Amino acid sequence: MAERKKVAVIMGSGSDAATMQAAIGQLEALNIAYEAHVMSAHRSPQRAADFASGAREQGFGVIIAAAGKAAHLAGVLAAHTTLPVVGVPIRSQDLGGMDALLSTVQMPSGVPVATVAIDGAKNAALLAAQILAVTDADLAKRLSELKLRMEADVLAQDRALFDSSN
Ligand code: RP5
Repeated sequence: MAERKKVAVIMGSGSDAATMQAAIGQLEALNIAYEAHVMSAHRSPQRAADFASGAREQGFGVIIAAAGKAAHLAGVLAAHTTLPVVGVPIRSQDLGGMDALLSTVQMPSGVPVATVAIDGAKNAALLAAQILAVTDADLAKRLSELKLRMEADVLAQDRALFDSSN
């Protein structure tokens, strides 16, 4: 059986941790092994480069990278690895996260970052899970069950709305 890969949840600052808790919670709910770290493209660039360079060897299968403002973390990590990198632009007070969104999504040709919505931590974890599930049938089953639960939730909301208006 193939070795189970870990997900790296990297954030540019401790101030991103509250937002990224949604990613960590989703990974835990899906029983996916992960490591969370703070490292910065600007304040600790060598550590970020070294981490990304060794991530595949360390057993990671996907890197989630969250940063705000001039958000170069996801791009820098992607420059140093062939693992898929999922970028999470973090909302800032000044520009509402548009700064981080554009910094994360507008990667030059050759170095992709799969960018989710501003503060889209939960979707980052789900995308990471779906990437790992390409070669992990058990995880794919858990993701299918999650989709069925989402559908059941919507049906229940529809029924409640219909019943309250009739
Ligand atoms: C980015 O700058 C971080 O990812 C964070 O979102 C933002 C602000 O960082 P702090 O000044 O709060 O450490 O690098």
